[in-house]
Amino acid sequence: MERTLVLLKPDAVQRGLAGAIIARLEARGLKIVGIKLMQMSEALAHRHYEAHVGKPFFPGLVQFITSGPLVAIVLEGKNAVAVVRSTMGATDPAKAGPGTVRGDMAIDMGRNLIHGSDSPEAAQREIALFFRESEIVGYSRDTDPWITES
Ligand code: D4T
Repeated sequence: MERTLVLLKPDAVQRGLAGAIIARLEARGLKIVGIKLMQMSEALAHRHYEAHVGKPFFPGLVQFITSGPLVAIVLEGKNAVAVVRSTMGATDPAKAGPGTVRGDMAIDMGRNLIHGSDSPEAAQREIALFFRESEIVGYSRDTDPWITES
């Protein structure tokens, strides 16, 4: 089953929205297999956002993402990467559709509440940045067959 990394960014924690966002992801049928509160170091921020190093918004992005605690989550489920991305909505909350996390709860690109890996390859790389193997717990739920046919 596919896994993906989600970060509930410092704005989500400061605004008290972490629980509401997790509830949406769980309600979708995704399974939490790893979760922790942590504060990103500058070094980790550079590694996580290496694709954006040198872009004009990069310094502000690093300042924001390291500014306070965030919640890092590994989610598992069928098509977990794409399902999380569609639940998040567009990167710019002003363009995110209603019913998405960003479309319902955010207004500004630099305060867009949530990160989700954008491909299975990125998910593998990002999960390894944030979690040790021993911090991820695989398990089955009695409800799994009620969520996924096969
Ligand atoms: P993340 O990576 O945070 O999940 O967001 P996305 O996957 O949806 O978007 P991204 O990687 O293109 O951007 C990373 C992060 O940078 C902020 N950002 C982005 C910004 O402040 N200004 C910008 O112009 C862009 C493109 C928002 C998300």
